[in-house]
Amino acid sequence: MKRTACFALTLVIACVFVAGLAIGAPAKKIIRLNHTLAPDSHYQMGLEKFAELVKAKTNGAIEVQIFHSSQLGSERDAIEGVTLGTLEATLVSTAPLANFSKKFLVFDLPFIVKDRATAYKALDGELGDQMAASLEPKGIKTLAFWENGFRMLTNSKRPIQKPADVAGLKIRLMENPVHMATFKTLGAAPVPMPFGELFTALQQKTVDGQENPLVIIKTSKFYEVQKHLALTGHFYSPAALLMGQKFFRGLTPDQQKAIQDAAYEARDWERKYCQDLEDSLVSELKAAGMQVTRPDLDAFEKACEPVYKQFEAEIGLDTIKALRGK
Ligand code: EAX
Repeated sequence: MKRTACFALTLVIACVFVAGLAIGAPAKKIIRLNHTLAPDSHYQMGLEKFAELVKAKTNGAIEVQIFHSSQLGSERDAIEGVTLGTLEATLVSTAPLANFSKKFLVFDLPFIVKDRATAYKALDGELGDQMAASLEPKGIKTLAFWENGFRMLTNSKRPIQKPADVAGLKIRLMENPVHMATFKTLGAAPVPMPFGELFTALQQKTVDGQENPLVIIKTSKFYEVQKHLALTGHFYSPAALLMGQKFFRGLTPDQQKAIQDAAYEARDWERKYCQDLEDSLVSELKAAGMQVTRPDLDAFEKACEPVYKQFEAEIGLDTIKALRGK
């Protein structure tokens, strides 16, 4: 009898305690964050850092759940999800954002930035602020600009040395008007396609080639289905860490600050991670069987010049000059 009573009492106390916890403690907030790249990509590494920082800065009140490899959709799907509030956050290349705001187009021009320092300065300064502001009416909060990288051309047909070598190749591109125009100008047949379909398209030879930073060519294993790698660096691809405006506004001021600080800290970490990787990637891709060429970049830049004329009115000459430095 005594033991049963004691057990019942313990049970009651336990129940009261658990109920108290449930009422008293605010529910943990979850940020689901989608990206299209591989689980060992620079995006994933940077995002794991971001998740760690958010957890530490909010004492565990906010958890970032990362979904890699387009698990919750393509970049376009994810951006739309963030605008609708059906997805909390995403890390995307800025190229598909040009379909949501023309302010982004300037970064898509071929050979517009000569080096990373120029890109970082613009993205972390006035131009970046304008790009971010242009997404606000769409319900998107831009937390920071990270790095995707300088894009290099790969294909299964032939080594690329000069612009004429690109003519006739079917090249997969991101859904972006300036990128499409650039490859049309070079005489290629551009095919817009979500990243998630790319490996299979290369494998089945639906397309001859693609262009992406070295780190993606490595971590998405494109070297398995592409023989030729040309170190063109024709586009600089920034990445944007985006969050739903409504979700962000629903956080406490302290939580908002924690997230913003974590986004900047992880940005610096991710950019450095990309730079540190760079040196070893060419030799790793060679070792994996790729044939590497260093094309005549002056000739490429010259061949791409008509694209500037084509988009000058839409982008604005001053904006172009400010970023290009000429
Ligand atoms: O944002 O689609 C692409 O080629 C991008 O480089 C990729 O999704 C990373």
